[in-house]
Amino acid sequence: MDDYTREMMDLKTLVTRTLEKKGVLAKIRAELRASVFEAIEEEDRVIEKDEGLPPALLASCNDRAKHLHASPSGRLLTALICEYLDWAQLSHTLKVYLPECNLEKDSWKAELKEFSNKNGYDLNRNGDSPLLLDVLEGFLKFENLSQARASGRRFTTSGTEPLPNSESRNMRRPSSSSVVGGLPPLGRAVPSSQGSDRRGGSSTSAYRKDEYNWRYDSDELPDEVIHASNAMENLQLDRKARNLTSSWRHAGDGSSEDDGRADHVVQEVLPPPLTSTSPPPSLFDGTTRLYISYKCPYAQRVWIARNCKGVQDKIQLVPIDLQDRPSWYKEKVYPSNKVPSLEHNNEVRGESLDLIKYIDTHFEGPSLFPSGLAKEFAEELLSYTDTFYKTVVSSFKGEETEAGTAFDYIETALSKYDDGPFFLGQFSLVDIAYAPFIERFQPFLMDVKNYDIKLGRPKLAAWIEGINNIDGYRITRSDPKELVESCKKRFLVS
Ligand SMILES: N[C@@H](CCC(=O)N[C@@H](CS)C(=O)NCC(=O)O)C(=O)O
Repeated sequence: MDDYTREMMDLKTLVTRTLEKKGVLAKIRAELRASVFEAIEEEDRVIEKDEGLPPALLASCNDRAKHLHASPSGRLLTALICEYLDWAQLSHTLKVYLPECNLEKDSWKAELKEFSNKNGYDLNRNGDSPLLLDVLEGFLKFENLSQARASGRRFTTSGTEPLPNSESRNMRRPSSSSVVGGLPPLGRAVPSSQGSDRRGGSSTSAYRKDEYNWRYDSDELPDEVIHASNAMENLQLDRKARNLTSSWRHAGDGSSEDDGRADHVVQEVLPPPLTSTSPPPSLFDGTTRLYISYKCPYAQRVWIARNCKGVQDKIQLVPIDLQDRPSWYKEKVYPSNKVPSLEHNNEVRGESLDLIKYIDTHFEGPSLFPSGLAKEFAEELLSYTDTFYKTVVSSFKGEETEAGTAFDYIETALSKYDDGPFFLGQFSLVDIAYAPFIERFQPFLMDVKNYDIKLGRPKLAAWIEGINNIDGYRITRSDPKELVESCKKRFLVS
């Protein structure tokens, strides 16, 4: 290298370092990137206009993102990101982000406006901070609040049998989020008139499928927390509804990028159901697997118990498509070919009521079954579940008053303890055993018989409200309209 070249190299290095130090280079790079994107975007539009060809850049958005952006929550997510980039004056990044996501320039503003109009949020704030920061801070505040609230609301483990297996040795107190299913449990306060069900009188936990799905009453949480909680919750619920996968859990192989800590906020992404063409998981490899169907109320019981124990990271969900079951399920997993079943310690067990007790005693987390005086009552209520189901179902083709006797039994049972809205006062396996069935019977009887099971049953009404505030249950709920339709098919077609 001659002197001239060396000098030029030194000069280049000096200029580069100085520009880098002053942050100028990063800006130039970002500007360059943005300009390149803009140029391609412009070219794309010309080609699209002149030749009717699909735009190369705009169509480049990958399937995962495209799928997510097709949902209301996905659009809200991208709008929040754009709002942040705009707020932080990262305009070059925004210019790259928008076309890559196949979004029109100001579409995110319209998205946020629509969201605020529909949900009554005031998003026209003074712009002190980006909305995304509010969401995050609200969520973190909520976590603190709910941790405080979660303590003391469960049966204590003292007095119960020591946990028999190795999991007990590794006892960790799960965070509130893992106790209740990984999400902040409440939505924003809804005025009772807004939250009421047209047909059913008062409903404090109204379901709205149309846009952002679910709302719950809360009179004890500050607005910002409720806003944030709603946003986070809706993202998860929407994902559940669409069976989307994300970076946390990969559909198919069940692997997880999460580090598995229970004290870590884990938003579980539900895997898609396995069908006749799906290969089996690597059975009996030491992984604990809960085989369920998202539609089965019996399986839902066990799914709720797993969530409420906070052991999502210990028990892997394996959903099965019951209409198109993989043959290996019967042959290699559970010969009765039903769900739920639990693969644990190289054995497979079934029967939902047995399984919720098994999970309660064999896994860490809050005890969900009493050991003292309430135990006998709890057992009585568990053994009534069958009669309850049969009585209500037999009323579908007859008089709704027949169902009334079963709900009256529930109303009386709910009157026994008054230190909470649940069967034993505190939330327990008994609530878990009934929840999936009442979730189905309530909208079905309303739709088909115009029969409101809550009318004249204040304890049942309070129980329904209470159970809807349990996250471990709430994230397992289905769209009531779909439940009504499947109940119609199951019970009314002769
Ligand atoms: N008694 C069982 C009932 C389970 C059950 O009936 N599951 C249904 C789905 S909701 C099933 O697997 N049906 C498939 C079949 O019967 O082939 C329990 O409590 O776990």
